[in-house]
Amino acid sequence: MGITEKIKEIEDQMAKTQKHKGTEHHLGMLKAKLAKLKKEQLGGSAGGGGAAGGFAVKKSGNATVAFIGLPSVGKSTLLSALTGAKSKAAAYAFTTLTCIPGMLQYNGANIQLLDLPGIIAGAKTGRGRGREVLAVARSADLVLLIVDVFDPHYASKLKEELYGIGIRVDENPPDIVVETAVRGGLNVEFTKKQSELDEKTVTGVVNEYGIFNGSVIIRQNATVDELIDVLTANRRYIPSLTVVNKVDLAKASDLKKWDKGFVGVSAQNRENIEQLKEAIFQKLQLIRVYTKTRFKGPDKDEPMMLKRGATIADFCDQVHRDMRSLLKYAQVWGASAKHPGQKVGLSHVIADGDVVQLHKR
Ligand SMILES: Nc1nc2c(ncn2[C@@H]2O[C@H](COP(=O)(O)OP(=O)(O)OP(=O)(O)O)[C@@H](O)[C@H]2O)c(=O)[nH]1
Ligand SMILES: [Mg+2]
Repeated sequence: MGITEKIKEIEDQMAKTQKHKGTEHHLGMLKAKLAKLKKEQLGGSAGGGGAAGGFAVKKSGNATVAFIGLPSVGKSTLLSALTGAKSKAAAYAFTTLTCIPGMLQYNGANIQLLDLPGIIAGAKTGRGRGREVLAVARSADLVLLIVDVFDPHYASKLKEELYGIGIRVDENPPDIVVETAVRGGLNVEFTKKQSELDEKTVTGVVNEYGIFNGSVIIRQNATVDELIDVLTANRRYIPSLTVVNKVDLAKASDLKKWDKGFVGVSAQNRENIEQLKEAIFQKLQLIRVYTKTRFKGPDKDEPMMLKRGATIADFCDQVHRDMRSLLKYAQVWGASAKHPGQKVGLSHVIADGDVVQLHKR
């Protein structure tokens, strides 16, 4: 029996099993088996769907954003509107056949935008060139879920496709720690009350992954799927932004029906493009930090781009790979400093707009 048949068999079994307290363990085991087979299917070369690696794109700039959407929603038109990069746009489906990069310069950041072929339902199992497209999204810092005014709620379908290849959109990694040991059996610990998991289910699922010794600490009210995500260890947690294109074709009354988080644009008429740039920048959580030296003040045109939550250590890493070990102390001016020029160490968290001066030993 091939992988595809095995997957089908387990899915059939799951469909037949009613969900209640008495079957939770059984269902958990089936889910674990299924996840293992799917991982095998994604990684292996057997079966249709082409290479698992995706299109070759070289990452560049401070962050990478992937465009995901149905054919003809206007992804390529949007790339041109945001960057001036040329990606052929046309009225027929599947105009774009490969990954077309463009660079958006905004607030001093270089943001790489990747225009991709449209995906259709079932892309995660390899329909169209879906798997290759979705694989590009795996290495992105943000996915733009692009829909049009005719079907703005298709964004949730796109999320399902991404979920199917191991991308968890707008989710945090589960607070579950699995540590393996050589002997001593398996110790399962819950620090929060659980509504789905119990010791038997956790043990069964963890055993399925070949772990019989060690500890599992579950620090949130978790689902079997979240436990499996941690065990599978190839999940990507990426934020998303939903863009509704072609607002020029919608009535004002339609526009009100969208979720608050959506950004409406007309790529063709260049409407609301600046707002979209700002939304992308915010979602990427980039902060600007300026360098100052003993001889030279901060150059406000040349910020260093870091992620929100970055520390002086991260700042050092961007300056030079040895800088971290050479640092005696740093001085900080700006929002993160208690007073101008505060002396800080490697673990100090910097804020957007800060000025930093490094002092070497
Ligand atoms: N009215 C209107 N039409 C648009 C807008 N943006 C794109 N279009 C049109 O929609 C069609 C498809 O645009 P593309 O940019 O090629 O769409 P795509 O998502 O890249 O399509 P694929 O590459 O096939 O996946 C073209 O005829 C565009 O001119 C818009 O904001 N308003
Ligand atoms: Mg296109």
